[in-house]
Amino acid sequence: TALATVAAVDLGASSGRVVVGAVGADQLQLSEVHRFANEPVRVAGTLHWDVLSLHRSMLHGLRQAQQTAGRLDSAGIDSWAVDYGLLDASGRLLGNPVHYRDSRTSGVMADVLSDVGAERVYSSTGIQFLPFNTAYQLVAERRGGLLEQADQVLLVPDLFGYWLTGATVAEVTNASTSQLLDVTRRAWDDELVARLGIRRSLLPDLVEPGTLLGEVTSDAVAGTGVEPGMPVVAVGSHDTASAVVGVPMGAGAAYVSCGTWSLVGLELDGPVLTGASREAGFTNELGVDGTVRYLRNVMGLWLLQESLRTWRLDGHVADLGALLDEAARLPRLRSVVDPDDPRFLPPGDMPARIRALCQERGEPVPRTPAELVRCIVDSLALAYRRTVHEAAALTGTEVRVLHVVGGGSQNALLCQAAADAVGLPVVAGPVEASVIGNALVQARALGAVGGDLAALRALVARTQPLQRYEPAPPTVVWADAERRVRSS
Ligand code: ADP
Ligand code: LRH
Repeated sequence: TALATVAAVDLGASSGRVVVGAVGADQLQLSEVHRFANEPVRVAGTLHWDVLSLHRSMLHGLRQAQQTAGRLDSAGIDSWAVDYGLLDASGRLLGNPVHYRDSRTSGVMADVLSDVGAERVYSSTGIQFLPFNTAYQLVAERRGGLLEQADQVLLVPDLFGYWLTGATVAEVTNASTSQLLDVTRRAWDDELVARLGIRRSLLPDLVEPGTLLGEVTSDAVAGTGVEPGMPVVAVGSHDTASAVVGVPMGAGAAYVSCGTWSLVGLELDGPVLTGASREAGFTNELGVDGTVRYLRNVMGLWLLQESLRTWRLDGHVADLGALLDEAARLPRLRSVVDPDDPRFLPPGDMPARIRALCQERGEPVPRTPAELVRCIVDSLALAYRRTVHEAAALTGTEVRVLHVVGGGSQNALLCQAAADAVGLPVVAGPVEASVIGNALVQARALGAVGGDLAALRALVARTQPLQRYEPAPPTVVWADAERRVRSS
């Protein structure tokens, strides 16, 4: 039987990796060949992604992958959403891509919505109103002057794909996060694009996951040791879209794609574009195979990551494992906050911001790092509880199990808290769900595996280690804590 050997490039907001996947009808084997930090750079007052460094790391990883595997049948790239590079008419990158946590979009969304109307935007795009959506970044960009010189806007994974193959496309799962797509037609919303003053010709043609983008050109890899000629396949290029492919779920499941963000929701056949859905802040991102990812962005382990970074900058030894062990010994739900408070979005002193919010809300102020970690874990679990319950109610779904995938699925304290808070069993893993979804979509495009998402997920369930957490018997404490967080 056929076996595909593919390279999956997965660029998360905190780290990137290149993994070789060997995929066949009854086989899914992964071997990580390169992992690298993804550290933003603030320069002249703007927070940027270091895309050239990421590109170099990707090339290094592809070389390692080719050496490890001998030969690769294809490569595919996924990354975080919404951000983009601008190309001029000769294909040169204009400026350095800006990070979605940069403050340039401040106030833009409110201006746009007072002009165009939230209903108009949501009924077509179905996307949660987040200030950093590509739509608002492009409006902010208009003020900077670069947009006039630009010929194409390429979202991050499409930009790397372009650098490898020369193809300029917009892969649809990631393009949906721009909030410029008509989610029902899976096509750009030309009228909305025009109303935002964005030139339609800036936006490339859309492709669905599984499309062959092209082959790695000799020019792209000159002097890097990477062999040219390798096919590059468009995968679910939004990391969350690839992660959802990699969730070993069946009917009645909700999921948390748990990395820097926690993306909490369900997979649907079609969008839910009601006013209630809009007000509850649910998104309808496009998924692989015509699906919709109905979910809400919860601020996620960013709170923990940025706290650790703050403590380390202050010269403290902050070891995640040790802190989680210590936090596990503290009483739960002593202090809880809404993790989605907009003040948490930018980089900076996270412990100070969490303490300030606790103070304002009359919650006991967490003092030690372990107390803060406990507060973050409990607050995330509470946000999952509310989101799963709302998603079920808004879609009329009966949810019976919660899957947790991504780096955060290794956090046993969080997984158990999530099971207890939601009141459902949690199935944790795989850790590298995005890599797996990326590799599976490539392998299917190459003909090494067949079938629908259910078949791909069955392969994940058969081959990957998963950990189950049973919920503690229901108690009122989570409902009480939810009321504490939500009372105004
Ligand atoms: P992203 O794709 O957004 O970069 P990942 O899926 O790689 O994120 O997840 C990163 C997060 O996973 C970290 O913020 C950290 O909290 C968590 N994590 C990573 N390793 C462990 C571990 N061994 N135990 C608990 N949590 C972990
Ligand atoms: C997770 C993610 C998420 C987006 C955010 C910008 O990495 O792609 O789905 O909302 O980054």
